[in-house]
Amino acid sequence: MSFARIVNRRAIYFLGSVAAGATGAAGLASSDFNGSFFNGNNNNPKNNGSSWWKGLAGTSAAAAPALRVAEVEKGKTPEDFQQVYNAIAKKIIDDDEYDNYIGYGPVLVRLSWHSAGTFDKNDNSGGSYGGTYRFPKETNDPSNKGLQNAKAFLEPIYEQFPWISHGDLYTLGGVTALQEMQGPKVPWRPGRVDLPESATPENGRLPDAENGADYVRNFFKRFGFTDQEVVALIGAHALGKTHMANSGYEGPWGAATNTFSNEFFVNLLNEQWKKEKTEAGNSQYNSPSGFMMMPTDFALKEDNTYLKYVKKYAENQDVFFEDFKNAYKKLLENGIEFPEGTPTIVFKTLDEQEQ
Ligand code: FMI
Repeated sequence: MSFARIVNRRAIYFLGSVAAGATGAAGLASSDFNGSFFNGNNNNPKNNGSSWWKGLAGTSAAAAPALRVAEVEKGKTPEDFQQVYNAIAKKIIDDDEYDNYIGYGPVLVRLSWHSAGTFDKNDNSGGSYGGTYRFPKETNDPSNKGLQNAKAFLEPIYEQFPWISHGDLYTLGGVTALQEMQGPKVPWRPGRVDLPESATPENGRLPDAENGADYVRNFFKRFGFTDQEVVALIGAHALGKTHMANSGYEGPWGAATNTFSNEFFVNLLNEQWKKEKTEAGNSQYNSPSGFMMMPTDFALKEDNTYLKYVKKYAENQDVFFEDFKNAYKKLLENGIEFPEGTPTIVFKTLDEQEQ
């Protein structure tokens, strides 16, 4: 870790600003001072979110916890990550028969979200940084049922690119899938570092879909997400489907299950919904077109503030794409400080590379 970063963190504290902001390292001090004042090895298992700098200048325990510092895989350039992107994208095409020809795109997006969805801004624990989804405790969290398929999909990719951290792989998998399914370009930054098993968060940090708007709003506060960001993120349910064996729900939210679009919002507003019980005893809204909504999805229509954004996104897909891109990037980067010099990569799709 460079001295510059330490200065920056202190500056953040002294300014009393939000240390959880991803721009925490922005140039308050020259980044070319490469002193090794503090543990410079980000692979050190002690880098588990402990708030080492709370002790500085006698700061109080109320200070925001330290961010985890990204360290780009040694010697790797954006082109190396584009190669990983390409391998994932090609495998999505090759293995297209998965889930009755929906393909692996949606489940890869879901894995990226669940790998990041354990984040808690109160202590900066969980999140995508440490790649702890790879450990059995997290893989076997009942909320993660079905994601083993995405994990297995990524295993040969990891064998091909063993230098990549798991946190980078899971998040890059989601970005690749989203872009290849005609979603927005999501600027992505590398440098998550594998943390040891001890950093694996307890089960139960992911939300439960049998709930209403108050629960959703309260749950996503743990990430610092606004109402608008929450609605945008849940719009990803245009992709894929629910599976009885995984979640006790069954069916897709729309017709185009492997194309990213604003269909979720359009259907939420326009379909005729009927509340029914699934065979697992869950409540689910079904429509004559064969689409479904979970209670948390339906809640977006029942809450006036959420509804405002649902309407906005149903009317204008471009606005949805822009807001989704920003919220999804924030989700994947929660709790991470990207030092100056970390590249922001906008990947080319396979189609663009063919032209
Ligand atoms: Fe969703 N999801 N999701 N989801 N998700 C899925 C499938 C699914 C919940 C619950 C839930 C987000 C938020 C939330 C995404 C993307 C995203 C399923 C069905 C359930 C129960 C799983 C199955 O296989 O049965 C909530 C309510 C609780 C966790 C919730 O807040 C967010 C933020 C995203 C991405 C940004 C996708 C793509 C799928 C389809 C997966 C597939 O296998 O087709």
